[in-house]
Amino acid sequence: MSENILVIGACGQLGTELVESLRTIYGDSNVIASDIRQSEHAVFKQGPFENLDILDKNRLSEILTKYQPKQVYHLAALLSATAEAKPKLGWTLNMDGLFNVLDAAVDFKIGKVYWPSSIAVFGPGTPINHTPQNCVMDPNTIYGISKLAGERYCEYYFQKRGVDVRSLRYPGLIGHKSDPGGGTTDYAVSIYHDALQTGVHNCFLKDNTELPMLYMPDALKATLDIMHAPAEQIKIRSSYNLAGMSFSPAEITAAIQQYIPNFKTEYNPDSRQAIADSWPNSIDDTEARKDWGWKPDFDLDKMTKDMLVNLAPRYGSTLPSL
Ligand code: AKB
Repeated sequence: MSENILVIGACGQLGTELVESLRTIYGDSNVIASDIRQSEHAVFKQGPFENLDILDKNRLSEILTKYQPKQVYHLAALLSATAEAKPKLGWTLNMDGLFNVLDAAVDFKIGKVYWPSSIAVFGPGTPINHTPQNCVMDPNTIYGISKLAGERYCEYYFQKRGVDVRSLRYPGLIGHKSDPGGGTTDYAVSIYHDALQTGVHNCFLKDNTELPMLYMPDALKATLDIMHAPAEQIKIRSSYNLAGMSFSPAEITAAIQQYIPNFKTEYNPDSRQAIADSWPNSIDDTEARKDWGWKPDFDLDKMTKDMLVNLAPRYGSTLPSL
C-alpha cells in the first residue's frame, strides 16, 4: 500500500501508537506525523514529521499540498479536565480544528477522515448502564459539548459534502507505550506506574466510580478496522459507541493486588469527580459489533497482566506471580 496518510495530533497518547501501527502497515515514509509540539519518542524519527497547529489553515494547506494524503486522522484536541480549566481554548481547538480538517477534506478531496469522539458526549440525563447508541445526550463539560457538536458536524459533512468521515466514541484509553494528558480517565494509567514505582496510588476519583475503559491494542484495532471497512458497512456517520471493559478504582486496585499484594490506593477526589459522575458506567456497542465486526480482546485481568509485564522493566521490578 503506497498512499500517504496524515496524522494530526500525532504526539498524544493515541497518536503515538497509531503512527507506529500505521507505519507498520503503510510504510514509514507514507505516514506523515504532525503536531504542534515535537516528541522524543523513537517512532517520530522513523518517518516524516511536520509541525502543525491545526488552527493554522494555511499551514494545513501547505502540508496537504506537499503530501496529498488519501487519509487523515485528526486527533488534536484538549481532553475533559484540561478543557474545563481552559474552556475558550478547549472549544476553539476542538471545534475550529475539526472544521479546518473537514473543509480541507472537501477542498483537497481527501478519501477518508478519522475523528475521535468520546463517552463524554453523554451526560447526567443519559441512561448510565449499557448506554445505548441513541439516547438522551446532555453533556455538561466543554469537552463533551464540543465532541457532541463535532459528531453532528461529521454527519453533516458526510451527508451534505460527501466526506467519508468515520468516528468512534472512545472510553478511557489505557496503554503502556505513551502517556495520556488532561483526561478524567487518566488515573487508570498512572495507577499501574504507581503500583510498580511506589506501591501507593493517590486517586482523584472515589473508590466506586465505575467508568468505561479500553486497552490500547483494542483501541488501535477498532480505529484501523473502522477505517479499513468498506464504506457501505459504516452505517453511523456521527460516531459509534465502543466498549471494552468497565471498572472502578477499587476494582482496578484489586486486579493489581493479585500481582502486587501490598499495593494500595488512597482516595482524594478532586474536580474530576464531577466529570466522571456525569459519564456512563458502561456502554452498549451493539452497532459497532453488527456493522463492522467489532469485538474487544482485553478484559481487566488480561490488561492488568499485560500492563505490569510491560512496565515492570522500566521500574526494575520483578513480579514473581506474573
Ligand atoms: C478523558 O478522560 O477526557 C478522555 C475521554 C474519556 O475522552 N480519556
